[in-house]
Amino acid sequence: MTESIYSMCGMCAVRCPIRVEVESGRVTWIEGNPHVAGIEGSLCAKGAAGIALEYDAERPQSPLIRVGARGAGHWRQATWEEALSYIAEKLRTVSEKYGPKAIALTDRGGLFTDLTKSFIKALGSPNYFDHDDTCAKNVNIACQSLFGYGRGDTGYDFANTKHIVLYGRNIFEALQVKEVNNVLNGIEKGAKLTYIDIRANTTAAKADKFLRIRPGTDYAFNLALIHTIIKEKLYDVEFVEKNVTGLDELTAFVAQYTPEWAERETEIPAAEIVNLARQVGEAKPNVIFHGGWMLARYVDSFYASRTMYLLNALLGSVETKGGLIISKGPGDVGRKGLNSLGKNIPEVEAKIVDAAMPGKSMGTGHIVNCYKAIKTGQPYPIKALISYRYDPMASLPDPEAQKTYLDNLDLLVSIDVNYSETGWFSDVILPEATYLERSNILATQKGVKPSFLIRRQAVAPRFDSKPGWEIFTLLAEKMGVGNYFPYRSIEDIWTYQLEGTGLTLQDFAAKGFVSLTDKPVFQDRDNLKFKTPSGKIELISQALAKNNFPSFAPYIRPKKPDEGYFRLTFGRSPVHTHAQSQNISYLNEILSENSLWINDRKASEIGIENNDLVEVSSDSYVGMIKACVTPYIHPEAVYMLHGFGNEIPLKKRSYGKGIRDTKLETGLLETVDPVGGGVAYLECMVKVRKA
Ligand SMILES: Nc1nc2c(c(=O)[nH]1)N[C@H]1C(S)=C(S)[C@@H](COP(=O)(O)OP(=O)(O)OC[C@H]3O[C@@H](n4cnc5c(=O)[nH]c(N)nc54)[C@H](O)[C@@H]3O)O[C@H]1N2
Ligand SMILES: Nc1nc2c(c(=O)[nH]1)N[C@H]1C(S)=C(S)[C@@H](COP(=O)(O)OP(=O)(O)OC[C@H]3O[C@@H](n4cnc5c(=O)[nH]c(N)nc54)[C@H](O)[C@@H]3O)O[C@H]1N2
Ligand code: SF4
Ligand SMILES: [Mo]
Repeated sequence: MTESIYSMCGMCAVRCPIRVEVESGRVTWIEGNPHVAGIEGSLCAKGAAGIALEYDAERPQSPLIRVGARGAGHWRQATWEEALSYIAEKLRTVSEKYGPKAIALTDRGGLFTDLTKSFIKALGSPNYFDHDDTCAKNVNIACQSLFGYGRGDTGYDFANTKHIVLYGRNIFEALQVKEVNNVLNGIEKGAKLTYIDIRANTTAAKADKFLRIRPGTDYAFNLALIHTIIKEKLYDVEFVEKNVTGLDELTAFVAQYTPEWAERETEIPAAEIVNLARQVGEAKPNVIFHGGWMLARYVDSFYASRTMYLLNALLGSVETKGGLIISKGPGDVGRKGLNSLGKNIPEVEAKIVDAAMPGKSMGTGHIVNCYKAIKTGQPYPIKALISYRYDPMASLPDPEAQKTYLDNLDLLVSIDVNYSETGWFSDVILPEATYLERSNILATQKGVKPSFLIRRQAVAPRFDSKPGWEIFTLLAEKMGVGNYFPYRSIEDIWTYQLEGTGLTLQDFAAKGFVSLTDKPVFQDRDNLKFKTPSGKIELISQALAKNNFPSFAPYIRPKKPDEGYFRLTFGRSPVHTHAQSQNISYLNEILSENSLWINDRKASEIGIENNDLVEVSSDSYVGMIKACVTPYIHPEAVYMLHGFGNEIPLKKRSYGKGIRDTKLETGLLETVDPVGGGVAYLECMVKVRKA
């Protein structure tokens, strides 16, 4: 008999809704949840490869405790009782010596963090960090500085827009299934796509207009675009008058940034900038300037990201069909939200370790600052780190440098379904049951139609692994705070979360989610309210001023690489997820190693031909990789896919295949955007020569 289970994909952090078929206890089919608009059965290649993850044995099969030196790869198998007692004892010792705040937890941000945040709170520590410094922190803070809402509180109505402008947002390869479908729908209905990148990729191929830009100069492009939009009065005058503060200051600031000036910086013809300004001026307010991600990776990215959001504000494309939409939560549609697992846990009095660090960027909870405290013991020591569903050693720059920081820890624990780089260097690996083998706590999906979502176990764990909720519950018990996690089953948790919402588990059975409203909910456009101190969109941000950051910063020309050097850029393949999927058999078959894109003219200058083996080096690392010689990349940059170059021998298929971008990013671990705090990976210059 075939069983059908609604759940959520776990092959990347997008967590698309899925339907899983199970026959005699085996997963036989996975597809996108047919009931979800914008998904309707579709799934990406990685999602479809979930079966290959499930039936792979090259993943941790029981708790493992390190027996040799850190990173040497010598382990002994342990029972859960033994491993959890070992961890609890170390945590207690750290807590007694340095206080509970010396325990930190890192997590992959997203839908399920209520569990981990509640756990660390129960231990009495404020030190919770997620991955966002390495992803979209600058973008998030840029969005907040204008609207008061963070990046995650906004979405885009691609399906109903007239013009989409993307800056290095490789939307068709670095993908989210629903978003891809919505963009394609929009294009089918006539939306234009303008794509700006340093290289031509799949998104460039689908665009109406591709503009190749000099790396790191998008801010110059935007300043000139804004200059033109204001000068030719192409903005939404009524919307701006009503909802936006600071237009006069902006007008004065951009006066010097003409399209002709920007052409010299960006290498994009001035006429193209004027042309785009007029096109979006005509299409307004049904225009989308995507806040992007990759532009969060330069040392001065914050202001570039801010201008992308600012363009939406100028064109009135906020909280309107075909524009940028403020996401609604249960409260906005008159419903009660899920109960937080941490509701009854006392607030922690100690301040998070980066609350008052010198030279601090906006906000707190920056993983880089956690590392700094691990290294220096200032402002107070962090001595134990639990890394859950997050692999900083594969995703922050310079793993060799990271080891010298992490070696100051008395305890490093990795909770993962795979052998991760962080796991390999840790003291204990706890294998989590895969997303097909476990249920998670219920999640809230904000949007124009907010909903509650369920990830439900489809099959029994194949190995000696446990779901996250159980791991944290057992650990809480061992730490003497089990009273805050009185759950014996996931059903207990679900029941508690749903108390007072008027819903029961039964409500999730038919479709795997519960929509909290029938119709999309928009704010009244005549009375828009933003979460800024003034309630308006603040071009001159009070939050930035309070932290002594200017709202408009002068453009600074990015450094030109020295002779023989290139700026190292990187990105994603549609068939892989970061550094976690390279060993998955189906995906490994499609793409097993990365190559180095290099501009054809530059390549011929240094005697490199297509498919030649080349040596790529930074200060203290040299790697060998095949060259992909192409006219489609800017001559100042080289490009490689992120995540290859696995050095864990137990992952046999991917071991030693390709090279890892983070190893070349030497010396960049603490290099961040001073305002947003995002890691400035793209400030990496590498030398390339024929091997
Ligand atoms: N040089 C360079 N650095 C980068 C990037 C880049 O392109 N280049 N990209 C940056 C970006 S945008 C991001 S978001 C970060 C991502 O960095 P990470 O968040 O570290 O990457 P992920 O691959 O999403 O997942 C991390 C870990 O989660 C594990 N995992 C997967 N599923 C599960 C599960 O169900 N349970 C548990 N417990 N673990 C699971 C994986 O095996 C993996 O070890 O990296 C950043 N770093
Ligand atoms: N298949 C797949 N999809 C994913 C992920 C995955 O791992 N695999 N990860 C998800 C995550 S966590 C994220 S953050 C997103 C990332 O989504 P994106 O940021 O859209 O994707 P990337 O491939 O990281 O990089 C995008 C582009 O930035 C370009 N770029 C580099 N420098 C510049 C510049 O100065 N200006 C401009 N305009 N462009 C530049 C690069 O050439 C590259 O094509 O993808 C998400 N989707
Ligand atoms: S984008 Fe692909 S891998 Fe990521 S959750 Fe969706 S289906 Fe799964
Ligand atoms: Mo990301």
